[in-house]
Amino acid sequence: MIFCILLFVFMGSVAADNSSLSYEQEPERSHRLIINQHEPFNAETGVDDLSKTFLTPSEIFYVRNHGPVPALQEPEHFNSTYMLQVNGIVESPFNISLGALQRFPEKVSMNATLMCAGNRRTEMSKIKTVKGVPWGPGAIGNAEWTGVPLWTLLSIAKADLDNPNLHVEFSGGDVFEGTTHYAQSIPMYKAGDRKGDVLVAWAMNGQPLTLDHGYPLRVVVPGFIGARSVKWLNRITVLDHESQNRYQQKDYKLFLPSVTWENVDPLWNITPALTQLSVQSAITEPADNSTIMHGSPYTIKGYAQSNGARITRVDVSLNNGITWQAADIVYQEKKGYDNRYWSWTIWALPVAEFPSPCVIVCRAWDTSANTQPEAAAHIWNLRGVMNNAWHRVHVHDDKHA
Ligand SMILES: Nc1nc2c(c(=O)[nH]1)N[C@H]1C(S)=C(S)[C@@H](COP(=O)(O)O)O[C@H]1N2
Ligand SMILES: [Mo]
Repeated sequence: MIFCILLFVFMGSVAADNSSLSYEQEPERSHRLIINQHEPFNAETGVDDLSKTFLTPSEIFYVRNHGPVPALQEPEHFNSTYMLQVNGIVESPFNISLGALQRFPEKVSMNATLMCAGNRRTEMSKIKTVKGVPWGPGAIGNAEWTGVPLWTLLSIAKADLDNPNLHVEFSGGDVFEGTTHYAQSIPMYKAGDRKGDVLVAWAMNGQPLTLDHGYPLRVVVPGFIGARSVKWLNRITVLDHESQNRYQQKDYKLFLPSVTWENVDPLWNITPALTQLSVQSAITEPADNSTIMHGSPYTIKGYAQSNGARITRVDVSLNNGITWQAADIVYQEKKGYDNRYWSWTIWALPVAEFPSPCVIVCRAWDTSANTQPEAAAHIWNLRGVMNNAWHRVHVHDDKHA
């Protein structure tokens, strides 16, 4: 395995030893995770767990893997043998060990929400089947991340942080489907921005990253779709074009509802890659199809999130969108500047007499008055990405209470 890591470092190669990658070696996982796919492993947080804490415990944080988790063993001197490369269009490319990175004085911790672009995909599939891991509303979580700001590494490599034509590519150590590895890029406007807060992180909620969340090193790109936050990071490359990895070019793009697998091919090239998140919110309590006794008191809870913009209001309807009331903002946190609300907003609405049976709906707004579309049908797309339609939950009356 050490040999395999050295191969990455010295040859910049993606031709890893596939025999070291197998599903059998995958890590222990919490039984509370809802498994959406076994191989590769994809699992989400249950709604009952989602809004309980502002920071999502790592063991129940959603896991989104495109392939097997790399079987990184922990050799004795892992901290000095695990290497991160920083190269590409830079004056001073360098390699740095995990240990050396962790001793950087620039080390910071920051809270940020990650959300998969496929969050709430199953609601789209109810309209017409979409292709992808069937996510409910739990492909989202908020954690404290510790690492070194990406822009400091790019500065040390003497990259041109102000060149708007550059992209920064992150390569992951997971190799699958024969020869493909996972890589993503983000534009320099985000990567090189001190206040963009892109982090090269080794810890989550105060502990080393777990294998599922990218041990030993990952990127956290706050405000962007989760796909860009590359796990098992081993290389950062400055390019004058986007990453050509298939997960950058042939995935995570948004098409019209009329686009099908028959006519999508010519569109991949001309359609821009998704970058920042849109406005999202969902009800976490009660769960869909719950039973609440008519007339009883109940507090509705949920989350809301934008691309860094502040969530200004969350509206809740108890009658399927006819009338609305504003929920209480229970917890909200900004990171110094108004455009850096990287963590989700937790909200609640106490209801004195619950009007079940009913359909409850939520929708959030940010400071630009960006909000959510009424129905998933209008934004349906063949990959089922970016579903941020009003979130609806059906509540039944408990006739036997
Ligand atoms: N190397 C690598 N990085 C990756 C992925 C992957 O499959 N391989 N999945 C991405 C996607 S689509 C998402 S949403 C996030 C999920 O991070 P998590 O599993 O820690 O929640 O990781 C991203 N980083
Ligand atoms: Mo994702």
